[in-house]
Amino acid sequence: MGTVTDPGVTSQAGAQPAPLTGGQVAEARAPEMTDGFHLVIDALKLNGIDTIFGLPGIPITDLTRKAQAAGVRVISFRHEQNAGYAASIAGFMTQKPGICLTVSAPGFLNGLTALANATTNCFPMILISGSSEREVVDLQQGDYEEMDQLAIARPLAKAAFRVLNAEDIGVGVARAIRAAVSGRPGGVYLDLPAKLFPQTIEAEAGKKSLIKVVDPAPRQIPAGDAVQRALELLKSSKRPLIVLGKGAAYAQADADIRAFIEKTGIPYLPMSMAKGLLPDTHPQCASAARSFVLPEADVVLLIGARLNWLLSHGKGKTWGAKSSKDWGGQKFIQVDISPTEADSNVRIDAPVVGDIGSCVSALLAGIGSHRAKPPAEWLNAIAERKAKNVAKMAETLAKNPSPMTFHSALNVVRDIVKANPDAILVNEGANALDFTRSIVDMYKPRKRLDVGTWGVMGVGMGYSVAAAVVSGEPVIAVEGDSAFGFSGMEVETICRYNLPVCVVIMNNNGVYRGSEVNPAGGPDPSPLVFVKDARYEKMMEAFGGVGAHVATPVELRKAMEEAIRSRRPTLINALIDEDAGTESGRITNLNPTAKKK
Ligand code: ADP
Ligand code: TPW
Ligand code: MG
Repeated sequence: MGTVTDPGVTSQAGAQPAPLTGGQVAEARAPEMTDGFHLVIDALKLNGIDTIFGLPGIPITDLTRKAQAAGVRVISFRHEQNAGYAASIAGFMTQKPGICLTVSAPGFLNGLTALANATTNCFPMILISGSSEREVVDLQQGDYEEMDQLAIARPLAKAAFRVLNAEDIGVGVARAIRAAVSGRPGGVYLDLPAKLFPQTIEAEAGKKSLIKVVDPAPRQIPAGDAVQRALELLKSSKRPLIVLGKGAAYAQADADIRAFIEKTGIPYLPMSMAKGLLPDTHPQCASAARSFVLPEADVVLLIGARLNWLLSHGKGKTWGAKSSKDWGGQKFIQVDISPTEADSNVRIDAPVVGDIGSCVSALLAGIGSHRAKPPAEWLNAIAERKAKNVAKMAETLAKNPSPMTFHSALNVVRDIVKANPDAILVNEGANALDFTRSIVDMYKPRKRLDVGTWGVMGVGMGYSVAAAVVSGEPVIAVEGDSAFGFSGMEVETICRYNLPVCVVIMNNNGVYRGSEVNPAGGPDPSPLVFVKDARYEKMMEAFGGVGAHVATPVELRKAMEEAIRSRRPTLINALIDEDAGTESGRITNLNPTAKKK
């Protein structure tokens, strides 16, 4: 058997043949070989994938080692779920599938939540898991970490594949990449059984078996009549509104989106991860008048935003209807890459199916240069609402109560983000999420990463690690104390890779509020509260990072400024009034409570 080497570095081209000794003749005849490990790495590298987020163990330990040796950045986590969230948000930020690598059964399952979350959020990601022996798994003979992973992943992934033979690795990786990024992006599962990795094939054949995917996310040009229909509807509108979703942020069509909004003069509302696509301070931004524009608008153009729960399903009181099931009377234009998204909740009068870049550029071309602005009456009404709400908010933010409230603390975060518009803001929690979203303005696209479509807790540190690794920019993670707990151990990862992450914990001693008590009066605390005055900052100090314990806005500002300046891993434990929050934050209405007292 020949030596196993990276087929990428075995080229003999240009070398001068020297006379061979007897032993060298035998060696020269044996073909160069490669194996499953190298083929997986070569296939990923060939497709421009330069980073893997994962956690080693049987059977992928050597894969992590060899990937690092081959120049791939391997970011090793303390729990697979966080590696998975990191991969998914890297996918969102870069339009390349984020790779999460896990061991079999339990490691796979730990990564699976993140894969399902990626699919739900339309983030491109590939979960690559090692798996146990097919023969043993399928006969349920009790293999080490036995599990039929492919079957389990399939309903939660956009696509799921297994590769059994080394010569199929190229195809498997190519299919996974295409499935993740083409059309509506999503999470893809790639099952690699342990036996695949040491399989050897001739290096030359291996090299030929790899596929460099051409045009992985082909543009989808919208139909001309669909664009025309949308523009006519928009033209007929007296009170138009544009809603930007995270699909619009993902699409990286920033300049055209801005041009379209500015040329039409239509007010717009960014969904949380679309904040900053245009600066939140833009005169056409209607965020501060959200509860006015949604019910009042007559035609709504959705760009990369679904009419799911986050938009009250496009109906009900939010949209000006009398009751929760009723239609508010709006006509909708929906720009989306998924042809089945339209009509999912209410009628879409003008679906425009295609990729957002192509759709917005077609819309832009269609309006030409002489587009009338929306009626002044509409714009003035919005401006009036905005001014009133902004003034009210400014008053609240200027207060300096003791203990600190979400508002007085977030007023500081707001200033720091304004002064550092390239920094990435990661955000999770309930009150810690909702207040941050409404108080902290974003200035650039794809700088706000949060709990997304599921409102999932636990994305914080995984997103922070990926954001820092992918962008090199400082990361500010505003975390509820409960939210932080889901991924808190990754502060070690942040320290290990020396990432410029500043975690700010909005510490109100619990879920929603720290003041809850056990209704039965027993010694156990309420299910909603934690150890009082927990010193989270010591977790960061334990691994060599900087910890700060702050009780006032002045202290918070100083600690945040220092974190941004030094780029050192920092955790700021910000003490927030236990009673400042509300149950479930802004979504109290979704929370069923017991009728019987
Ligand atoms: P938000 O939560 O911000 O409202 P959603 O996740 O509900 O956003 O919606 C995102 C939408 O964007 C999805 O329906 C998805 O199909 C769509 N989408 C994602 N990427 C693109 C793209 N490149 N072109 C067109 N539509 C896209
Ligand atoms: C995976 C339910 C929503 S918000 C939240 C939980 C547990 C924590 C709120 O407390 P926190 O914020 O973070 O301290 P604050 O400022 O209001 O005190 N498990 C998962 N996801 C969700 N969404 C939950 C539980 C939840
Ligand atoms: Mg809390």
